[in-house]
Amino acid sequence: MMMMMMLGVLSYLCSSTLLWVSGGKLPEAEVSIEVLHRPFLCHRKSKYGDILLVHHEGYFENGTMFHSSRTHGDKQAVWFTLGIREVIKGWDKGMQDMCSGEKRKLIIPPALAYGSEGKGKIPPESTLTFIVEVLEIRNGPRSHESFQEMDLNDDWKLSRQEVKEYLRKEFERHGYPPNDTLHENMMQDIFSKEDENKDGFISSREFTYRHDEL
Ligand SMILES: [Ca+2]
Ligand SMILES: [Ca+2]
Repeated sequence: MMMMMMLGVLSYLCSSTLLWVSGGKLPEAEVSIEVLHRPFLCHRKSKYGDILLVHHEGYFENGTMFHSSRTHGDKQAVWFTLGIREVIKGWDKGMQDMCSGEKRKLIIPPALAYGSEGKGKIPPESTLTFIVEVLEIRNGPRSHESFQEMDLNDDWKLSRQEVKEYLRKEFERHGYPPNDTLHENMMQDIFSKEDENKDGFISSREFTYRHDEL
């Protein structure tokens, strides 16, 4: 009886578009994760802030493939930063603790994908299945090493220019052409989340501590 009530409340909360009520976060929809392949050797696991190189295939619920990074577009795996909402929430949640070479099947409910609006060829309220394979994991803009590398003038805080410069160098290092619009957007996104006191700099403290649990 108690369980039924709990489930009822939970399904109500999940279907609600309200994510925040009086400062408390409501339970969010979950990603179903199935590990299809995990390499024998795993030197590091992906964590919030890492940059991942990923091949992915996306399927609708009826099994139709809507995208494959191997056969569509420029047929290249994509780099993205884990955990900064550069991608759909389902990827941020479903691709933590992955090894380089690991393959997973993610089933992502619409709330963690393209929601009630859909996007492009994704219809509204679509549950999506992705087969993702991580090819490489690099330090993203969140690691301590990265902070020191980003802080060009050693004043223990990061300016917008320092963050952008770092993103540009990371892209270059991975053989990707600089993309000023993307760097600008990533930088804005990083600052909107990390510059807690809005002084235009990310202090080492602001950088190191996570405020926003995914
Ligand atoms: Ca600095
Ligand atoms: Ca600040």
